[in-house]
Amino acid sequence: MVEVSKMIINRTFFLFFIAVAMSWSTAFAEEHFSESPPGAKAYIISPKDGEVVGKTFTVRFGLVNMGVAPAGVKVPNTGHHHLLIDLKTLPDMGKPLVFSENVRHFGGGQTETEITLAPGKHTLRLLLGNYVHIPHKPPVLSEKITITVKDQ
Ligand SMILES: [Cu+2]
Repeated sequence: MVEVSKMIINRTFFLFFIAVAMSWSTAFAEEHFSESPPGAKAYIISPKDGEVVGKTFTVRFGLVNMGVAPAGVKVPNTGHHHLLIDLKTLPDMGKPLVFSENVRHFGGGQTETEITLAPGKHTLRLLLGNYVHIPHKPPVLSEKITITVKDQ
């Protein structure tokens, strides 16, 4: 009995914690979102859509009508790049972007990167995030490109 009630308390506490965390992150995002100016656009300069590349290749990030600033730096009309690799579903645009193998952050303000991918087809897409990694309103998201990594 003691064990069961302990579990119920733990579960209640856990759910409460989740609810607090969710409302906190929504409130946080609302307080920290940034607007993107008209005409803002992110695009992948290279590789090109449909290109065949070697295992290790350079991705160059393009940005129109906005500037690049490192994460943590709050300057209007700026952000830092995120490279979405093989991401099937777009992330929640109202929250800070998570760090993962599929969502790479370039918080140093980088405008290109060298990546290594397994042979085969891959998709790449850019998404700008603001100083706290939240996508802008409206989101500055590039077209999705598909590339083929050579088996060599
Ligand atoms: Cu970021």
